Amino acid sequence: MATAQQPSLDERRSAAAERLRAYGQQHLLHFWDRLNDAARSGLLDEIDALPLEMLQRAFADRSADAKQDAHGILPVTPVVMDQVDSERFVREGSAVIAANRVAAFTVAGGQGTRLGSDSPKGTFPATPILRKSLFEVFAESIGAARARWSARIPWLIMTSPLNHAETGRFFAAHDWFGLGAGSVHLIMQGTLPSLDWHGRVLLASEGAIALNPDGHGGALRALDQGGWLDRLAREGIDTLSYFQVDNPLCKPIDALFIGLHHAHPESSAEVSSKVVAKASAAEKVGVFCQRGGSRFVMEYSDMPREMTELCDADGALLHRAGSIAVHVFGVPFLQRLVREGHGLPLHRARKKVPCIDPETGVHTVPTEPNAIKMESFIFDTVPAAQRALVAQTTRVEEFAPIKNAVGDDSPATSNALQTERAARWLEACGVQVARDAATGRCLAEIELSPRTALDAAALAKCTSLPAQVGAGERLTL
Ligand code: UD2
Repeated sequence: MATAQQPSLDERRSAAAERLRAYGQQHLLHFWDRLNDAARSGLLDEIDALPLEMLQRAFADRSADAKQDAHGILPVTPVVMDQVDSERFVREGSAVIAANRVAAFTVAGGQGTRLGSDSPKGTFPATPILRKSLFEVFAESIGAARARWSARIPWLIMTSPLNHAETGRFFAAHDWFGLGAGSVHLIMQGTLPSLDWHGRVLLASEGAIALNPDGHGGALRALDQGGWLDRLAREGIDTLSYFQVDNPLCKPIDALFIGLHHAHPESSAEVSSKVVAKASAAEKVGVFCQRGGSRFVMEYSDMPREMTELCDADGALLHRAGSIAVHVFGVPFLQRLVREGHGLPLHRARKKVPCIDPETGVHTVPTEPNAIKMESFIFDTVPAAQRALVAQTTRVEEFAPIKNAVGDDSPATSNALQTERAARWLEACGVQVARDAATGRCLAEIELSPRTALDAAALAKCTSLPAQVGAGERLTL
């Protein structure tokens, strides 16, 4: 029997139908009569969770489709990490880490479709020789940081409804990579529906909406609604070290960067971001820019072509501060954004989304884009900071993403960069590494675990380094 607290399915259906009609979305209940009660209830749950007002507004905002206007946009001049007083800032950062003020945060809710795999991207075998997964590489790095600074460093990982359960199973099957289940937290992000060209919500099946993860900007909502921001603050954690799941070379905990975030005069300790000099105008990374003194990231797909190709007097790309999507966020900053109701804008992308015809129910798997996906981006928090620090690092030290099955940003390019960084660290320790005389390419394959060394200086203390690494050799350390 239905009670006042628990309306019947029919009552819920009537309320949903009224709400949907107000936004022109009544087709979502078109197949109601064909559904059993469980499917009806599931569909109503999805409908109740739809932010219809926000979707309508975002869809009507045509400016979101246009390339950005380049007028008045200036490049930013990053702080070059190689040129700062590293001893001082590493000391500052180390003190923050050792005081248990830092948590690591990985965004891993994306779909990884470009890699052609349905599994969570973090499970992808990423290292050149031992084929360790991305999650394992980060776990080793976080474990090594815990040991180095005798710090707790909890690890938060954002998943999505599409990969949450499988990610949890993967960690459990690997015994949480020795980090302790209680210190690794999977936090599920929300979803948004795909829309057709008229702004109508698409159905994946008769009883289910075509939903996609709401973008890494969904982290703000996920951290807030799960009570994580308050929990971190209660535990004295004011520093969130953010990185993407696709980059095995990233440093999940970087004392220098954390020190710059907290102590550099250009930082308000709200948000700090790492960039590398863009490799080419066409490289697919967002770029840090400024307008009217306010810094922001312009995503590559939003930047007009002539702006990507502009050069300075030295012939270098003018807008070259390419985001590698590594940030440090102040927890109080994120709390302030939530408190002030700072909604991140929704970006739209044209995608191929399998769906059913809302009249006939016929299922289609499109070969051309048929839908608009809505996502928010975490870097849209940058303009809200009083002073957003932008710090330039060296590409080979920190950026070897795996995004595509072949070509740019693929396992092959990432493995080559991982080997190259290991070779440089070994050479810095006096080890001779075989290189091609003409190109300088490393002729060995080298895999260096973060457990062995988190940086070249730590590697120098390693007692089992070889004197040389020959051509064709495969070395794991
Ligand atoms: C991202 C940046 C790009 C550049 C590049 C560096 C965006 C929109 N673009 O490009 O400017 O910095 O990275 O490598 O961010 N994710 C979620 N939930 C979602 C969507 C994505 O957790 O709903 C995660 C995803 O798992 C991955 C990261 O966010 O770790 C990046 O996602 P992407 O592949 O959409 O971004 P990409 O590579 O086009």
